[in-house]
Amino acid sequence: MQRLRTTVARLRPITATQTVKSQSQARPMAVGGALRTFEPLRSYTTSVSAEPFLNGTSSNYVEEMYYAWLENPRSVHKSWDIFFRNANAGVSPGSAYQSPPPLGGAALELANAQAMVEAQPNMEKLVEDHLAVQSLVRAYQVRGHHIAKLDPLDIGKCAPASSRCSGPPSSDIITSSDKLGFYGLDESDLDKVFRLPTTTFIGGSESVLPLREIISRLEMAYCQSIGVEFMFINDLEQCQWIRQKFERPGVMQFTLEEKRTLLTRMVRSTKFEEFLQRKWSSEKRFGLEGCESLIPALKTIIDKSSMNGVESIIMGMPHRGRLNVLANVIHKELDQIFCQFDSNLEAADEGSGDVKYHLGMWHRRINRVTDRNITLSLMANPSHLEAVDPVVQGKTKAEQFYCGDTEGKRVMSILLHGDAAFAGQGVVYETFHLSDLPSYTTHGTVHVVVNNQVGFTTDPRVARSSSYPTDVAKVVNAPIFHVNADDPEAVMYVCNVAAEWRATFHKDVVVDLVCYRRNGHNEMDEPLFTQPLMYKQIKKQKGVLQKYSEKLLAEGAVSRQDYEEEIAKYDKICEEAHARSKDEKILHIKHWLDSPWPGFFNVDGQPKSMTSRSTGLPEEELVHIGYIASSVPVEDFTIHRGLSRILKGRATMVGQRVCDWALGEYMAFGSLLKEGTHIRLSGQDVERGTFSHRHHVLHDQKIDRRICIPMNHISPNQAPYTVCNSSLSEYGVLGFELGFAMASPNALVLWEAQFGDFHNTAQCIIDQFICPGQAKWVRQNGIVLLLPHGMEGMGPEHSSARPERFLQMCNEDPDTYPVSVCEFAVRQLYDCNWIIVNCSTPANYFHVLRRQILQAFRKPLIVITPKSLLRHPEAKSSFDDMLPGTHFQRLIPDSGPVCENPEAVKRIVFCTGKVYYELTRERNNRGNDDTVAIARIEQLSPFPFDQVKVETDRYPNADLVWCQEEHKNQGYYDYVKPRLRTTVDRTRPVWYAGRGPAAAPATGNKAAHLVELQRFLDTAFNLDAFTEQS
Ligand SMILES: Cc1ncc(C[n+]2csc(CCOP(=O)(O)OP(=O)(O)O)c2C)c(N)n1
Ligand SMILES: [Mg+2]
Repeated sequence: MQRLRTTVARLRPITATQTVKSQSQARPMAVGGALRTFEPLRSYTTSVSAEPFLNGTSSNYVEEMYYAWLENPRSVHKSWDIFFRNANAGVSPGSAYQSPPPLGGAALELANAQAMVEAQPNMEKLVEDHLAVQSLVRAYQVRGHHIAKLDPLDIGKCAPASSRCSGPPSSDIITSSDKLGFYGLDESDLDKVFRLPTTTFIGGSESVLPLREIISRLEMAYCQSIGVEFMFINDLEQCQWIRQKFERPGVMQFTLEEKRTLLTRMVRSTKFEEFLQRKWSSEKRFGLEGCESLIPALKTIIDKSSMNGVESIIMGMPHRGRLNVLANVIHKELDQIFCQFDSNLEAADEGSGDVKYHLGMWHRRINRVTDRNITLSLMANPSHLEAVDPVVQGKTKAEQFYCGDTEGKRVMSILLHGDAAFAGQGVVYETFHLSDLPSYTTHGTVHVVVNNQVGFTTDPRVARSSSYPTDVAKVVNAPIFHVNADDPEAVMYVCNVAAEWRATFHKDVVVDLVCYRRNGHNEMDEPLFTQPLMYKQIKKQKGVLQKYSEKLLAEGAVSRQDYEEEIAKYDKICEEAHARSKDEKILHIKHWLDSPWPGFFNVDGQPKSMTSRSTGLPEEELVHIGYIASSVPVEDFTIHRGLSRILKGRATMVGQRVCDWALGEYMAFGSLLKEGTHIRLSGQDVERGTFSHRHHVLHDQKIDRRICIPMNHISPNQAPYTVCNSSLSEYGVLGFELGFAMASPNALVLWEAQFGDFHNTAQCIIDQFICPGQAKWVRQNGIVLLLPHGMEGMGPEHSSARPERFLQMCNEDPDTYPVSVCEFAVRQLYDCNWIIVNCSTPANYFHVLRRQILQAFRKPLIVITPKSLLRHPEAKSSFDDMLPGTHFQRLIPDSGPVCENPEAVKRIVFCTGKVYYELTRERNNRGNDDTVAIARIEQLSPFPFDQVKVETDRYPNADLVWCQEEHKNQGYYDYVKPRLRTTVDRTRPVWYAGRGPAAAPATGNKAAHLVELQRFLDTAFNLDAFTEQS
């Protein structure tokens, strides 16, 4: 009863003469900062308390209905609609209830209801007014950001797309009293007092306010320098959290100390750019002018996160303001930054190095605000905008993993974006989609957009179709805080809220700093060519530091003398650092390392060993891992019958001391895990394996989501194994795994493409990071790419991993036979930019995976992996090839009859991968296994010159043929041919047996495929095939 009385009491608007205070006393106060419960007001003042039909249980139900009615009067039965209206109008006990209209058809029902409502004209107006106020509040919450004063230039470019093209947005929000009519209200209602709905906090401790005040407070909350976009979030608690952060009266108040700190940060941000401009006026630096508030913004996020327990922050950012962030956020020594401007300095490190606005940095320091240690790293990145996003996430995930931070409380990431790139680059979307996946989440990223309303020379009106550059974040329900960057206090406020949001909900959040770009795209560019009106306005625009300092001076928060001293102090710091920078004689790129690996190298940064260790394993270990691979190591777990057969097959293989491809992989993973190396295998459908050969995750056939990963049952002290099916992305996921591999050298991180050809949607990660990463940024990376490849007559797609592309990017000289040195093979690996292998046996695959970890340095490994060989009866390896003392074989020589009389051998066919089995079958059919030798080059890069030479010397009378199943302009031919010729010092020609040149990787016609195959096999074994050409 009491509850109903309450609800009904809340319906009734009170007159302005009733004091606001007396009403508010009954309302529980919101607890500052903490999540409050949203209890309805209890005031027990209505005469409806005597309603005879209500009791304890029914009143709950009625209350529910009441709330539904408040939202929408049509959502309840008409009789309840009338009841609530009558009760509100204060009719006497027992009379508010009207029996339901008879079931005489909808028309009659409606007519009755109409009549009843019309009998209470005042009541209807009251209800409508109340609902109008509710709608009004909601309109501000949903669309207040449309009319917030976000654009420092006030030229409307940052507004939603629709309005950007055709004047100001049409809005249902009250910006002047003439819009009152939209809600059925008028001027006379402005002084009426209304009870506030539970979905707003504008009242603070007040539960009722005059309409005029309601509007004014909503304007304060939603239409000033901050535009909050959050009403799309489908979580009530999160919406309420945001509402209270922006609606509570007085939320935007700062202490004197906070204002002074903010001013100091603005001074540093502004004066840093001015200093660079003064000293190097003709150098590109992609300055921050127009968005100087970025520095206090980032520092605020870092301070707040440190306060909440974060110890390490990994950041990714584009060119704009990067030097400023390095100097004033990460605290890179200024002299180190300044000497990057000296073009005469000699580079100390090998490799290409990179321009100053791409370099990364790692720094541990004390956070001055919290007095706690914080590690900040800014990842090096290529020019390719947004490409670093998934890499940052991967590295963050890895750091969380290594420190056992399962909830992201100690390690987090911050990503910075430009407005054009954030909207335009698809990898942003791919990265957002990783944000809530169990094996990829970093438990919330704070995104900061430097929204200068232009991308190079392109106007946002032609650069995106979405309202804001930030709309992509809505897919993951991330709140978006747009803020006018010329209001540093508002910026600081939203950054605090963003950091708190991340700490509270562990979800992504976006801060959109709406600003401008004072100069052209770089300092040398003329922006008036393309943005004449915008730049006329910009030229008139007062700098944000000037505006903010004037405000604080006027408030008396700071004295002119203090302000000027602060400027002089920073200027002195810069000048002194500049003087010091002149003492530098050499540029060290390694000073810009973003991911150090403490203890992995010796003190000079060199590998601790340059010898090649055996990668074999004792027999009992192979048997033990083989046993795990063929069993279900948990009780009462029902697996699929087909899988039982597969496991049984594995057990048989173990009994016979052989491995197929999947078992070879199992042996490599299992042993590394046992030795303490974490393994992470990620990609589409990797858990089972695209070709249903792997089965690393078993699924209970009776219980939903019950799984078993036998690889995690190998030994009690083993390292954990992570195997995860990824989202259907290559760019994002490969970038993520690359970042994961960056965090530590003591993990084997593998990404498998569904089919090798799909890697090209991640081409940017391959071209910009994996291939040249060490050369540009002196950091190594041991990521492994598994790329299924092979011409199986399945058509142009799914056939080629495009080995030619990887081979073309190797840094090795094809025309120079390498100098023979001790541990030649290791030296070659150390010098290469990446390793490319195409193994023909499970044993060799096993060895190359183990070598990846056992060698004392890290290089990316590209493995061209097979498809039909996964089940090929001959593609099996004996345990003998995996025992202690065995190694990865860079080249597998022919061990058949050819060895008996090598002088009689007429031809050596060099090949790689699966075609070896087609060649041996053909040779057997033809019976010429004493005249044609077949040598398998298993490691294509670095090229095994030494071992190839042994083969060419062994068969002095043989001609040389390169045989491949790929088309002539694809595959390995262009890569191998000059190397073979160099090996024989150009004394013998190198012939080609393979498919002719083609645009597509393979034919779509199975019959044509087989004809092509037979044709090139004929060529390979026809000893007269090349006589005319020689
Ligand atoms: C993937 C990619 N495409 C094109 C470019 C060339 N480019 C460099 S900066 C830039 C404009 C970026 O605009 P925005 O993201 O708004 O950043 P701003 O420079 O305005 O800070 C472009 C197109 C690039 N670096 N990366
Ligand atoms: Mg821009």
